[in-house]
Amino acid sequence: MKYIIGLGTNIGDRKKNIEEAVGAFDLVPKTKVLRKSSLYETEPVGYAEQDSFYNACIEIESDLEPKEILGVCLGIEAGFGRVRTIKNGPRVLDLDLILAENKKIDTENLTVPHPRFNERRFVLIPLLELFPDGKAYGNEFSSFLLGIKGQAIKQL
Ligand code: PH2
Ligand code: MG
Ligand code: MG
Repeated sequence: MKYIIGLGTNIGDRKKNIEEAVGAFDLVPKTKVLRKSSLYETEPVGYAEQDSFYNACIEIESDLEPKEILGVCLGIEAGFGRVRTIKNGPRVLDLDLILAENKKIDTENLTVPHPRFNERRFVLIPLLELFPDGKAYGNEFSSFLLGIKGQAIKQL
């Protein structure tokens, strides 16, 4: 199955964090990175008093199940020394499972599509780079951009 993963960081060497995290996905068994978006520098959303983020999206292909991919994301985050403090606050690495093809999942630990991806320019713009027609696995997403105000984003 193909997956879209959103990557974000605003602590330390942000470019290096994203690049190393992408490299980490390539080391996961039965998993390969198919495509990656550019890096984007983005205004913090949800909690303003913090440094700007670098964000990107990747498409991976894996034989692993969605809940296993979630485990992989949490494992890679932990490997970067992520500590969870303030909600939406600063983080060395955040890996969010955004889409699992057109599968819908709603369990206690995992909701796919990611419940807030359609409100976030820092996810939708990199996604649009991967799917220039604004449809990912048949799901139209680009119209959500019309409803978003603010959230400055700059392609690097
Ligand atoms: N992640 C959040 C909250 N706010 N803002 C930006 N710009 N980029 C993020 O990755 C981000 C955020 C929660 O995960
Ligand atoms: Mg997140
Ligand atoms: Mg997360």
